[in-house]
Amino acid sequence: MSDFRNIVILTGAGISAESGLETFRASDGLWAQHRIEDICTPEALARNRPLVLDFYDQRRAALDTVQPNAAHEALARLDREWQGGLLIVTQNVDDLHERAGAKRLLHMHGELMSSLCEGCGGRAPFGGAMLDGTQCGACGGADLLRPDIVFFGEMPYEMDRIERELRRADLFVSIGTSGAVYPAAGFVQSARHYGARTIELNLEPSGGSHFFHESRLGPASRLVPEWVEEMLAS
Ligand code: BV8
Ligand code: ZN
Repeated sequence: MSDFRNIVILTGAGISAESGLETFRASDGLWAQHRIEDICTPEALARNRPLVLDFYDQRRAALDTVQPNAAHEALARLDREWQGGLLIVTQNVDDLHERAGAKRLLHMHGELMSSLCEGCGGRAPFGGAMLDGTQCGACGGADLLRPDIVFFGEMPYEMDRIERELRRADLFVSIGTSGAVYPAAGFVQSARHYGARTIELNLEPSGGSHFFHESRLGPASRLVPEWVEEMLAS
């Protein structure tokens, strides 16, 4: 553990599960009620805007009812105390990493608490509901705001920065993700190709478990604090 300098951490819905937010692929998960292609695509937004806006309004409102858990807190502590390079790349659109205090963080699939204007492309912090009508603060356009969420078929955010960080990482840790969606699911292979050690912390084996040097199974609220202790003690 002692010779690591630069760490990249990828998180998925599993790190927020113990906070009470549903994951995507659990049997009672988010997609149990809706098919992905009916909600999380530009076509769905064009075809059935109210359904998509309401789906994200409900998930945005739910954020008020949940708190970061021990896993989010542990990553925020690592962010504060780790002297080397560190970047948390989250696939999650919730704000639990921020609320736990993480700073070196990016949301590659967007954020519930942000809006994207289809008129001027402006992104801005957003609370409340979109279904009731919106106005863009930048261009003044009415009802042009959509959820600032990366839909299927859309380019994730900050891919250049992620690629740069994967190149210089000597440790890649994947937490709470099924490894079902690309390009995020391919990061472990890139990291390994660039010579990083790769560890998976997950409740069950994921789609990419065989790419990891080490895979620890269990709840994130136990595994992540344990792993952070190890890193800071090394
Ligand atoms: C892109 C935001 C290209 C929305 C998300 C055909 C048509 C179109 C596209 C494709 C296609 N075939 C392939 C693709 C590419 C596609 C893709 O990968 N599809 C899959 C289904 C095959 N990807 C894309 O479209 C991406 N964009 O490719 O662009 C491009 C190129 C050039 C130019 C332009 C475009 C964009 C994908 C982003 C989609 N948006 N989210 C929202 O949040 O509502 S995806 C969403 O699912 C998440 O963000 C995440 O990325 C993904 C996977 O979810 P997970 O986080 O892993 O959650 P999941 O429930 O799956 O798993 C939870 C895990 O946690 C489990 O393993 C479980 O065991 C574990 N767990 C549970 N509890 C705990 C736990 N672990 C620890 N502790 C616990 N307590
Ligand atoms: Zn605008």
